[in-house]
Amino acid sequence: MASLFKDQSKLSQYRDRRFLGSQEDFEQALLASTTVYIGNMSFYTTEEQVYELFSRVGEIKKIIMGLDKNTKTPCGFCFVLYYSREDTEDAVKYISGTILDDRPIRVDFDWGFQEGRQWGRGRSGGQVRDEYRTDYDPDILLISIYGKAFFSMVNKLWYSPEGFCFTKLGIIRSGRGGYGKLVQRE
Ligand code: GTA
Repeated sequence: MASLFKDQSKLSQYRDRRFLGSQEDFEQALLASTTVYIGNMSFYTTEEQVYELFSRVGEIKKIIMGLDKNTKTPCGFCFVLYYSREDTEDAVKYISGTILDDRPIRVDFDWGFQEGRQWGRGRSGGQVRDEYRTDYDPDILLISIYGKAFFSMVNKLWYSPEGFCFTKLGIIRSGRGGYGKLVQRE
């Protein structure tokens, strides 16, 4: 749908399908909001790291980490709520594209946080776009079992070197040289 506003730098390319109002209502909410969405984050980035980076442009009211709705663990996005609109605009202007935990993060205007928006909406529990993502962080790509076999993770499924696919690994420690135990096989 065509935008009603000329200054596109204060808007977002993303349209939340769950926003109930018209396009005009959506754009008015984006222009007044003091909330930003941060995407393309590492699953290992903590709230403290987000605070450290985003407080550089202004005082933060609240941070809400995006969580996988099944595992309740961070899944690569969050919302930062500021007190002032100026600080919100500065976050989009100056922090978007910054490398955080080896990933270029994307900072986007958001229409405003509501309870429930912290959960990934994808079928697997995480973000929808992660179902299309291929650039997983290198340190979760490979798992070694007692230093012998390696397992790789693609779209939350684990593959053995022989091509067997597993949905879950039991007691695991991620990272090279870690160890693990298989508990379920598909
Ligand atoms: N402000 O860019 C954003 C943004 N994103 C991507 C998610 N949120 C955002 N907010 C702002 N800007 O509260 C918010 C959502 C929600 C929370 C989690 O983060 O409002 P989600 O990412 O799990 O779910 O949201 P969402 O928003 O439905 O997913 P997405 O990625 O926009 O996907 C929408 C549609 O596009 C889906 O039908 C999907 O099938 C399709 N799609 C997405 N990526 C691809 C792709 N690479 N290829 C083909 N189709 C794709």
